[in-house]
Amino acid sequence: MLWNDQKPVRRSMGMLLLGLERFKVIDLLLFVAVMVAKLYLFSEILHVANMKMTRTDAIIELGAVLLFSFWTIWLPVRGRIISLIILNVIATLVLYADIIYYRYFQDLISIPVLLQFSQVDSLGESIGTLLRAKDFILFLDWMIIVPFAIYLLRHGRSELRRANEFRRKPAIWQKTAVRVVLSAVIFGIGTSMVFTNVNEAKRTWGQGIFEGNWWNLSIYNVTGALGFHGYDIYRYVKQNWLDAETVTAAQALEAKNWIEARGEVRGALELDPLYGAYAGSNVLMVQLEAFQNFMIHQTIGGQEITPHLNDLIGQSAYFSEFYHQTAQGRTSDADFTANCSMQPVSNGSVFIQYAPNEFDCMSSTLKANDYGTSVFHAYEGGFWNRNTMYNNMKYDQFYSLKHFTLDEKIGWALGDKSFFRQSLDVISEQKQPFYSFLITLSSHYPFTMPAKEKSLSLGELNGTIMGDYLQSIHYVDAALGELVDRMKAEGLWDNTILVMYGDHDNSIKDWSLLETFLGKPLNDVERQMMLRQVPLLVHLPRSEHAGTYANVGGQLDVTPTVMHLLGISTANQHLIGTPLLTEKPLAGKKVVLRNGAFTDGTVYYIPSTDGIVENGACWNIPSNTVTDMNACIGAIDSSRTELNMSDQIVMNNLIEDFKEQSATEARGGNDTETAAR
Ligand code: GP9
Ligand code: MN
Repeated sequence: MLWNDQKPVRRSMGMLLLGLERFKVIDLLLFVAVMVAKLYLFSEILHVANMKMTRTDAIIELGAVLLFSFWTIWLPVRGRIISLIILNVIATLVLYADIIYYRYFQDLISIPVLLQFSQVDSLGESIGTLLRAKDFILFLDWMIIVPFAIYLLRHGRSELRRANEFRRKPAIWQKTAVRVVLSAVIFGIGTSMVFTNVNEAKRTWGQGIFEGNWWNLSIYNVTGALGFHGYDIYRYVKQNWLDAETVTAAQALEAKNWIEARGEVRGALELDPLYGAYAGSNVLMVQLEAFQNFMIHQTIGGQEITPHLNDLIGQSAYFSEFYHQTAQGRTSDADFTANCSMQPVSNGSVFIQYAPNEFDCMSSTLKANDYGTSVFHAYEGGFWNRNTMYNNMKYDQFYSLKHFTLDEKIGWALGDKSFFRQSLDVISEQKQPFYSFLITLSSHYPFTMPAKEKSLSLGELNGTIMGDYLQSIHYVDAALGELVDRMKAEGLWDNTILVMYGDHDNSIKDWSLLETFLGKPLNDVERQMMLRQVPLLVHLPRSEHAGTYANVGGQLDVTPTVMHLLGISTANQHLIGTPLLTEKPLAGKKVVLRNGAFTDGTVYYIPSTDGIVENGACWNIPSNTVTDMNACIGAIDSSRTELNMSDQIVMNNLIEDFKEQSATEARGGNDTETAAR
């Protein structure tokens, strides 16, 4: 008999394949078991703080593995097994890449990161320090399955043919019916395992995670590793293909003209005496977490809440009518608006969604002007997609949590006192001139401070969230006092422009607490202004130009203000803001907020949520009353234009196009000149 000629191993392989052909799910079940085990090992190796695989997580992972592989049921046995092995290899490599990436960036790999290869590339030098022997466990099964796949590829077909010879073949319709039903059942089980649990998380403890999108790890915490990568592909396709806004040539031209007109406004101010008055100075900028303007000069029970800042205000330009312009991207929006002078997007965060796009941010401009550029924030580097965005913003170095010693634990991570101390250790050694950007964290909601740092006596606010806020702001103020002392000790005080501003409001939704604190009720416009105003301080060398400036401004004006003082022209850059510190304030200046509100210092327009202009309210600030809509109507229109133009530019990466056009035009000009000669 034919079978007798075969080696026993071949014969049993043929039988095995036949068996698997008949009981399709066995190889799939084996694959599923191995993959779930790997996903469990992955979560153990990754070891993210406060994230352990729960029963629900395991069910989600199991469901995701079923969805990842159910379609292989459609294939004949050899193709199916080879496909399952390929799926295993792909998933294992992705998990391993995630582990390596996480060890360096505290984040998972996403498509935008892969596309921005220079970021992954920065792993290059340190790759040796990121490998661990224990990771080998993820590849153990490869020792069996890879040779098996090779064997199947080589001999599988002939083995099967031989084994099949004595078998009655099922009819095509029978085969198809089994495959359809089986794959549909597996698909159904997988879908329900993943989506019922993810939807439950979205409804309860994970609310807003997919809208906020602030950290890939928080998405992974809900969806599991396979689910995260599936979601990441969906997110990328949706944003770049399904929801991609297309911009016509006419729209692009309109946006170009509009942003160029903003440049002309700044260009005209280059005749101002302050333009370039501080050329070559270092720039140290501090973004203060949840630091609202009403804290300045405020007291409770006779105690000053911000004594150090109040003192510093006497030696600095303090902008008392300064607004944050953030939206859902919160801290990341403040960072973006202040450094890149464009409006944030209304949904999500530019840091997350448009990180690879082209912008004219302060860091890249100063780097091009021979400044050393660095950014400091003592939290996980992947949060708000900072690793990717800072790479694009051309910072030389991002000092994230892993670069700091956690010697003062407050709130989310490191206390601001230690954060400033350790950052200054680095900054004082930096080559000059430098641009160093520091982002504080201690005053983050819910403002939990250790008892020894709660030094205010709060009376009836004791134990309330507002009381906790005051304590944390008081602590940050003391930390800022230490920062100033240290700058003086390091000889940085008179050759550095020190800029400080609050990032956004404090998220306390209870107005009665604020009204108790202020001792008076607030009307609509007072509430809006209080919610939106953050302090801006610019301390100049030799404490020049100190005073309180009541001209309105917003975060979009920060970069133009600094560039103006340094004498670096932004006339040809793509920025919306204008310098705030000039000999005379810019006439007709208004600040546009992302929700469509605006103020010019005299009127404050509060838009209605239905978007209908007339349903909003136009307030007259000096008289503190609602006034005729005509006082706002023209500026409502131009505010909407500003938001639209900014969206067109940011969402369609138009700055890149504008720069290419200018470069082509410049080349065209040179060619013509050469031809003429
Ligand atoms: C964390 C910090 C907080 O890194 O930036 O961000 P927030 O919650 O304020 O947007
Ligand atoms: Mn913040």
